[in-house]
Amino acid sequence: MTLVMGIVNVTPDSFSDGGRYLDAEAAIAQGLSLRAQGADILDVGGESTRPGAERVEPAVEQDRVLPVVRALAAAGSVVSIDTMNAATALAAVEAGARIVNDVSGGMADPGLLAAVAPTGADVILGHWRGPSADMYAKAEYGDVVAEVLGELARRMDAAAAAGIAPSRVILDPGIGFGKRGDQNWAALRGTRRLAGLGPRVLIGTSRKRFLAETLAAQSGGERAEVGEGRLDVGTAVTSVLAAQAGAWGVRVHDVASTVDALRVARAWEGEGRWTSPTRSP
Ligand code: PMM
Repeated sequence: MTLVMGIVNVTPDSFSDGGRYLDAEAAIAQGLSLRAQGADILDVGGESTRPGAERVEPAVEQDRVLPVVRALAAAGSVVSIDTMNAATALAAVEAGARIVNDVSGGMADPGLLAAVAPTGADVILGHWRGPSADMYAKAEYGDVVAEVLGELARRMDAAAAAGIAPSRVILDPGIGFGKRGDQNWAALRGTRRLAGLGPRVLIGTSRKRFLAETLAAQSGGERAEVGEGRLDVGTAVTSVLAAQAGAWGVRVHDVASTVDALRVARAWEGEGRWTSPTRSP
C-alpha cells in the first residue's frame, strides 16, 4: 500500500503555503491534522526549495524545524526531515526524525551521507542538478529517464560507500528539480523503471508548477489562474498513477484528497476495504 507523506513547511516563503505555519505551534497543529487525515509520514522542512529560493543558514533552519520534529515525533508520528544540511539532519534525527529527506541526494552537503550513516535513519535521495537559485540552467537532457536513473544510481553508490545500505534508501526523481515542463512528465513515466533499481521510490508532484502549466495549457488559461484546489486534483491523480507504477510513497500538501484518491484506486483494484452490501453476510 502506497504511503502518504504530508508536507509540513516551516518556512516564510514556500510557494504554496508561505508564512502560514511559521510559528512552531501552528506547524505542529498542521502536522497532527495531516496525520488525522491519513498521513503515514510527516515531512518537516525549514528551507524553501522553490525555484529561485536562496539558501537558509543551518542555525535558522534548525530553529524552525527542531521544535516541530520533536513534538510530532513525541506524538507518535513517523517524521522525516527535509534538509540538505548534515548538521540539521543529525539534530533532527536526535529529535526523533526517522527519515532524512535530502532533495539533493547528498550532493549539496558532501558530509550528509557519512553523518547520517551511523544513525540508522532511512535516507531519501532526490535527483538534483544544482541549487534552486539556478536549477533550470541544468535542465538539459537527451533521455530524461535514462539520465535520472543513471544519476540516482550514482547517488545510491555514494550512499553505499558512506555506509548506507540500499535497504535504507528511498529514491526520488525530483519532480520540478532541474526539470522543465514536459521533462517532469517524462520523469514520471519512468517511475516503474526507477522502482526497478531496487530501493523504494517516492514521488512528489504536489502543487508543482508543471501541473499548473499543464492545466493552464489544456484549458486555455494562464498558469496563475490555476488555484490550489485544481492543483490538488492534479496532485491526487498523479499520486494514484505513481502508486500504480510502483511508488512506495507520495509527498503531498493536501493529504485528504490524495488519501481518498488512493482509497478509490485500491477499491478499483480489488484491494479496498469497501464491500458490496449485496454480498454482506
Ligand atoms: N519537493 C519539494 C520539497 N521537498 N522532497 C522530496 N523528497 N521530493 C520532492 O519532490 C520535494 C521535496 C518542493 O515542494 P514544497 O516547497 O512544496 O515542499
